[in-house]
Amino acid sequence: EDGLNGWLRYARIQGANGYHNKLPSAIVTLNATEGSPVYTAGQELSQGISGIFGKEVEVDSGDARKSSPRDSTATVGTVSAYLNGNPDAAAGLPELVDDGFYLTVSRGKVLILGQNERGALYGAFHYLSLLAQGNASDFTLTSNPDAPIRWVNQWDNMQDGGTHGSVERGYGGDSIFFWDGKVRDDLTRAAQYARLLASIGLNAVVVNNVNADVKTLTPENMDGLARIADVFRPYGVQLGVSLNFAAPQTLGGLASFDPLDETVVNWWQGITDALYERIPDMAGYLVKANSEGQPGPMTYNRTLADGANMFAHTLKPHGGIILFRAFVYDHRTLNQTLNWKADRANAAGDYFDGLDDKFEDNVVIQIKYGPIDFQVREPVSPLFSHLVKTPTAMELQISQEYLGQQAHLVYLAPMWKEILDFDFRVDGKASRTSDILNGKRFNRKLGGYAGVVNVGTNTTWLGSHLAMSNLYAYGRLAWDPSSSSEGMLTEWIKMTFSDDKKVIDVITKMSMASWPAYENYTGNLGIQTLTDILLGHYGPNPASQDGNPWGQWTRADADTIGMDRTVWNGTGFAGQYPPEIAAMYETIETTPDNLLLWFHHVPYTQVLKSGKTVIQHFYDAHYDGSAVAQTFPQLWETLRGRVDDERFDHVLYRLVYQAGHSLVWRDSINEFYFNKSGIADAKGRVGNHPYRIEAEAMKLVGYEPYVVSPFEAASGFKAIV
Ligand code: BDP
Repeated sequence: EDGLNGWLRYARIQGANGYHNKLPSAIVTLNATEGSPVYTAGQELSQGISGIFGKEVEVDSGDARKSSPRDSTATVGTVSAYLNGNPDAAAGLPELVDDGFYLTVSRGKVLILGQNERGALYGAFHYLSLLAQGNASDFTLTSNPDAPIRWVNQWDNMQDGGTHGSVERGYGGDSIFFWDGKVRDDLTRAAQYARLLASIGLNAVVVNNVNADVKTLTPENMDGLARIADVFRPYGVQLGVSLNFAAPQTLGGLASFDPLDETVVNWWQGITDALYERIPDMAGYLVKANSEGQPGPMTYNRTLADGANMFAHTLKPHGGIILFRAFVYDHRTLNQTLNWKADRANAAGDYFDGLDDKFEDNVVIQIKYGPIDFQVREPVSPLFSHLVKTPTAMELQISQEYLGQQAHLVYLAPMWKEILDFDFRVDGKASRTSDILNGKRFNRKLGGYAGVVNVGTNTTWLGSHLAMSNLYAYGRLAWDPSSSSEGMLTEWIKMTFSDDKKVIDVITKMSMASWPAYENYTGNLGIQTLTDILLGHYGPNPASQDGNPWGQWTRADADTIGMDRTVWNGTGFAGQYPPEIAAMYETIETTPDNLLLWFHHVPYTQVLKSGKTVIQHFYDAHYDGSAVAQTFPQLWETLRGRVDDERFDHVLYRLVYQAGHSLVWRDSINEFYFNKSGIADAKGRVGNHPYRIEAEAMKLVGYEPYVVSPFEAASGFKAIV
């Protein structure tokens, strides 16, 4: 059990034999072409039923007329292929949208129909997921995706010169796509990845980093991309490519990369045509422009719309779309670090101001969930409420960059659900984020989700077995944002580990407690994850939040803390929301405690709605959060013998580490603010560790005491090396 199959293990369930007469005894696929998603569905059904129940079922590719109502046959195909053989059946079938499926099970007779090929495969995976959870009862289900864009972003680098194909902010090993500047010869893992993604309804992968390497577009690498698309295709997963805006100059040798220059436009048209010649079903492009040193249209005083539209035009004849990122903030903010009104949170709203009606209809703006950057708690980006004509997709991060990098268990579905359920109250009407993304609120066709996943060659994919619940939940939420956090977990646990009630209870308990715990020990009240900002985004370093070049975020001094983002006195960010929400964030009284320091600058002695002061809440929350993390290894220990040893040990190792690291977090943050504010912890804990034995106080053989920076990362400022 090395994790490679994720939740698609098809492990034998208890009492498997007892199910045999409720299962199909033949599988008919309505497409005989090897490599088509319907063909894959047949193979998957046969493999699944054999694994889960030990029943061998042959796959026959034929037509639907072969089955009669009494047959225990599983028929899988598209609606149109089915109606070819059964023209009278049309009336009984429901409305399906792209990728949707209809599934009906009656004893062993199973009908799985997709609106398209990939929908049929999704239906087969759905049926298998129920079987894997021991559910073979009769039922009928119609399932349509909530939104059409359900993409994955991989931040894979191509690096050459004999170096590894690393993944930016990836914690699961090297790239499964690239090695030594080229596409790998062996793409087995890419195919296995596509299988996992298809099983949760994800339909495209942008395979290279948003900080894009122009070498992706050499003819040899375009051939390589086509090979990746070939191994994705049987799973209905399309390929997308990240582009570097300056490529016409740096790769093409042109004098400029101005999006309004005809030679530049023609160069991109040539690239796009060359890609579609190799990959006719390519999904499209992803572009990060004018952000973090990346080139973009603003280099030539063109608008972001000019930049996005250039790609949109080249893609249009091929039916492709461009996801253009709103993560735009440049030196405008950078140069204003000393200006207390400077606020990176304002950047996206400012840059996209006035552009809503300027984009081509195959442009989708991809917006991170919060205005800063994947923090443990952020208000939902107000840009979702500004773009009314332009479709939007929400960027979530499955890879836990600021959230413990897979060394901490943090189940993210509860956080994502808060974001998706948020109501912007645009024009005073219900305007839930998820209804903006799926196009319903503003009557748009396109829209959806982009998840930064960053799997690698490690057999666990993400570097941790438990982190895979986040990938599972991402796919399920993109398909149906009303799915419940606990419900998704239960399914995932049953398929990944077992249906042992104790296993389900323990993993659910830990997972559901994990995001609040992480928020408590790393940065609460909306102060953001207090990680080291300029280095790895990992351990505690609250000082690096202040004075960082993108505007001080905590604005902490001896007496006060928090960023004033009000309109009346602060950076004005609160005013980017529609009036009802803007008014809520504008005053301390109506701002929820968990975002207080995001929106307001207050004394440490400010009293919260809970009755505690801000500083005492800090102290208590860090103790509470780390106390929760201390329970994880103990809880996991109760599963010894109920989970296979290989995964048991792998998980235990990380949970023990997390428990320890949560103490480092607790003490670092508490000591830092104690030192800054001089206000004692009412419970006498901070700065006082009577039972702790300092390493430097021991008899040292082969070790030397070492003064640590930042000081708060070790008690007494000292560690040993
Ligand atoms: C930040 C990451 C950086 C990415 C950037 C982005 O630290 O590696 O390139 O976001 O999303 O969170 O473009």
